[in-house]
Amino acid sequence: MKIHVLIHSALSAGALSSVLPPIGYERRLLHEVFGKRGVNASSPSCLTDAAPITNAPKSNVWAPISAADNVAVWNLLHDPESGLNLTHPDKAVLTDNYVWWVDVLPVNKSDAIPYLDGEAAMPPKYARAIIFEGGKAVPDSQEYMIGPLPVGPKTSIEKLDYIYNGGSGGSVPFNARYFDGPRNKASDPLLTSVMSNISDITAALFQGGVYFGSSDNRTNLVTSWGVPMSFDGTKAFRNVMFKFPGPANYLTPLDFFILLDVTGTDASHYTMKGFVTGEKYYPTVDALRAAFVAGELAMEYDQTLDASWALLDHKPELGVRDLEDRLAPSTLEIGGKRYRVDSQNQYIEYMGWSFYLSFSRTLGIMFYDIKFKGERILYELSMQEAMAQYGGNQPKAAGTVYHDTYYQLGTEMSSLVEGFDCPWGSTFWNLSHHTNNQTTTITNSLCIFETDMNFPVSRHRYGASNTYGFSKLGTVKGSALTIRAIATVGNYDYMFDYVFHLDASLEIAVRASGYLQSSFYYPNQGKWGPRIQQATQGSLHDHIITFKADFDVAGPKNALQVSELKAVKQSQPWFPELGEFEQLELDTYNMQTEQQFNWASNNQAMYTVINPNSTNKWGTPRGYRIVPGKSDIHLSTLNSPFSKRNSEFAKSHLAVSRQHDHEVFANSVQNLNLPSKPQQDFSKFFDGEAVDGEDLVLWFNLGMHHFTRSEDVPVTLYTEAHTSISFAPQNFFDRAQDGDLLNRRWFEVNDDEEESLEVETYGVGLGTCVVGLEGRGEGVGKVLVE
Ligand SMILES: *[C@@H]1O[C@H](CO)[C@@H](O)[C@H](O)[C@H]1NC(C)=O
Ligand SMILES: *[C@@H]1O[C@H](CO)[C@@H](O)[C@H](O)[C@H]1NC(C)=O
Ligand SMILES: *[C@@H]1O[C@H](CO)[C@@H](O)[C@H](O)[C@H]1NC(C)=O
Ligand SMILES: *[C@@H]1O[C@H](CO)[C@@H](O)[C@H](O)[C@H]1NC(C)=O
Ligand SMILES: *[C@@H]1O[C@H](CO)[C@@H](O)[C@H](O)[C@H]1NC(C)=O
Ligand SMILES: *[C@@H]1O[C@H](CO)[C@@H](O)[C@H](O)[C@H]1NC(C)=O
Ligand SMILES: *[C@@H]1O[C@H](CO)[C@@H](O)[C@H](O)[C@H]1NC(C)=O
Ligand SMILES: *[C@@H]1O[C@H](CO)[C@@H](O)[C@H](O)[C@H]1NC(C)=O
Ligand SMILES: [Cu+2]
Repeated sequence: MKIHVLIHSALSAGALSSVLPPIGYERRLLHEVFGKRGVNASSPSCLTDAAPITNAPKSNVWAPISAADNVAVWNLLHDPESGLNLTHPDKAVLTDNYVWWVDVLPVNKSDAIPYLDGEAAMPPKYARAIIFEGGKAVPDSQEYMIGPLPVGPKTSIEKLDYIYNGGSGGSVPFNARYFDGPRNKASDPLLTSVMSNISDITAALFQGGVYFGSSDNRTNLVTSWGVPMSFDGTKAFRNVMFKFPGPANYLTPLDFFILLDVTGTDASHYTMKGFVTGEKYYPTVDALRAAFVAGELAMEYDQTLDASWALLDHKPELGVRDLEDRLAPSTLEIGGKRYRVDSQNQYIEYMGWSFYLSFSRTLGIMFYDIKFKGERILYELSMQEAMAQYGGNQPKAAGTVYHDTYYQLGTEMSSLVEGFDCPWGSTFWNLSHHTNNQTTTITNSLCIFETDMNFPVSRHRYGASNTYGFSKLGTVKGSALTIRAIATVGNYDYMFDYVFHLDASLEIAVRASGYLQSSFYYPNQGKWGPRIQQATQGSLHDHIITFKADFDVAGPKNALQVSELKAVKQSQPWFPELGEFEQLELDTYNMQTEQQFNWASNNQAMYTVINPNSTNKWGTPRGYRIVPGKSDIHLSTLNSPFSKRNSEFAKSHLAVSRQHDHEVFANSVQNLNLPSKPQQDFSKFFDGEAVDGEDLVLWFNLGMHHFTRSEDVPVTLYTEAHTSISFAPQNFFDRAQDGDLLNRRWFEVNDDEEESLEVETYGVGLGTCVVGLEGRGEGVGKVLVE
């Protein structure tokens, strides 16, 4: 369907004369304009025009590796000369060596800065590859760095150990490594054997539900299993839960669990540890069968088999809302796009801001060299981990911790729907990742858009007059540029927003939608969440999303200034009658050493990254403040065996550490199965180094305590599952930065008898544009493999 709306301003820009009433005059104009519908092919489009082009000052040194580099790295790794003895992953079994994945290795900051700020050549690119080495005497997973790229005579393959602090570098024990297809396949025969032997029991308990193996055509249940699957890599377990299949299987779990020991590469040693159902543990088939025969296993509730209630299509049974069949309001870029892009270099400029993007298969989108009016504020801003931890009285919920980087969060960033996921007229970019020697491009998986904030950046009414109620009035239009991607990692759709504001503040927001990971409903388990469907309980959990912000405020050498608000007792001689009385005071100091810390109670402390040696015109150190936003929480469980030492990044609101090239990531992508012997222990970053006057990195957490509710059905709602933080200039400039914006109105009432009104529009009027969607908004992106 084509939609055309002509928006035409009767007034030429800047010509608003003195007689127009100020309030509502633009609204009336808009009304007239929208009233006239028609096509005007010579008007610019207010939606579909491409963003103006710019050229990044330098080639993007953080860019992901290209498809060609990936093929060359893949071929090099598989060259018998490399000595890695690799098998193709499609044919691999547990005792083979094979590649899990290849991605870019972030360039060292110490190499990037001389290139960015000086004349140094662009530092060479390196790839990182994780190789499962089941063929070794002591099987493990080993990470490698491969470079310099492109592959040539100087390219080498070395163990990538320096980015990990757990003591074993890039090596992860076999039992803790990612539970991939071959491991699943190796443990499935045992699962099949057990479930086949009790198919009469499961069929009786679960409406005919049986499991004879994932590829047997009698099987009508699907499996899911908890993580972590190991504590320290010496043993591996697989706690399997069963569900009815279908798109909503996360909401239709069954009350049946099988616990398997899947330690080692020899599947003939795998054993069954028991069953759990009805909150009871049965160590053997015989024990389970005895309970079944004794009638102790009856299910009080049947799980729903028709799960159409759980789909996100229209539900007419909910009724009709007046006027809801009309298209909802949408943002129009009436004056044309106001940001420039260099899509080749993944570089963006907007209203004084400039920055580069990168992308990794594990972390998703990352930001580098964020500048405002030419000055670097942040060297790097990147999500580090999206974790969740659950509670419940059964093996799955009680023991579930997710690290979504383990599940390749970046590769789960999928196509966005124009007009719904992102406004019509957004700029869409593609994100690519590599699988084996192929590169998958998911089109339209990142969007860039400027929107009306629907509130002014600033405004003030001064004085009064009989006609207008003011003698002077100024108001500045609010808008902001958002970079957005949505990662659907299994059940959840995490929406990441990076919002660049006109006043030089930067906001980061994460929202969660998608299916709850739910549990079978047990009437006595209210303390782990409410009943949300016939046989389903919404399982209580925490989401913690960890970010890294490498600030460089007026240079790399910074300090974290704490300004504590204190109510102090003091006296003032001109109030002798008050004696000692309480009033407000600031206690300001710099944090001396690296540490993890929490927001102050009642938010009575301000945290500002300052450059102590760089002052503004008023002599105050220039800084950027870390402004708390919505739901800035940390993990509730600090001593759970399932997140003991591999999730330290989630256990404080904030942290400050000294920048080091070897402290690249807060977590490692295979830390999930190592809670008691982590590959990466974030808490070790805080080893007492001084941070006052050093290049520092601020780590912060966003998240949600997910108090589940029936409104999480069919999916969690973005309005409420929302967390945010902002960075705002704090004495960084000499004054507010909105003074140079022309998108403002200034009114003055003349002091004459008629009280005539002067209106200043600074040349920015409504303009003319055509809303021509030309089939956009009807489709989504595609997945392309090359
Ligand atoms: C169409 O738009 C152009 C450019 O904005 C304008 O000059 C012209 O008058 C418009 N024509 C009609 C029929 O509205
Ligand atoms: C190479 O790996 C295979 C298993 O994939 C193994 O059988 C063989 O012994 C290995 N060769 C060497 C030289 O290690
Ligand atoms: C299943 O039953 C068969 C035949 O009775 C038996 O050989 C096998 O060990 C059983 N499997 C398990 C896992 O109990
Ligand atoms: C299931 O597979 C068997 C052979 O493996 C076949 O004989 C049978 O017809 C299949 N049943 C269905 C319902 O497809
Ligand atoms: C995304 O991929 C599609 C299909 O290959 C291509 O047409 C489009 O130009 C790409 N977009 C960008 C911004 O590169
Ligand atoms: C990728 O590997 C397959 C063999 O596994 C080969 O057939 C194909 O040509 C390779 N593709 C590239 C781009 O090298
Ligand atoms: C980055 O710096 C570390 C030292 O912290 C060094 O070991 C490593 O080789 C460097 N990486 C690259 C790609 O040069
Ligand atoms: C600030 O200046 C002093 C004196 O020149 C110097 O010793 C100190 O290292 C500087 N600190 C920073 C953070 O640049
Ligand atoms: Cu949740």
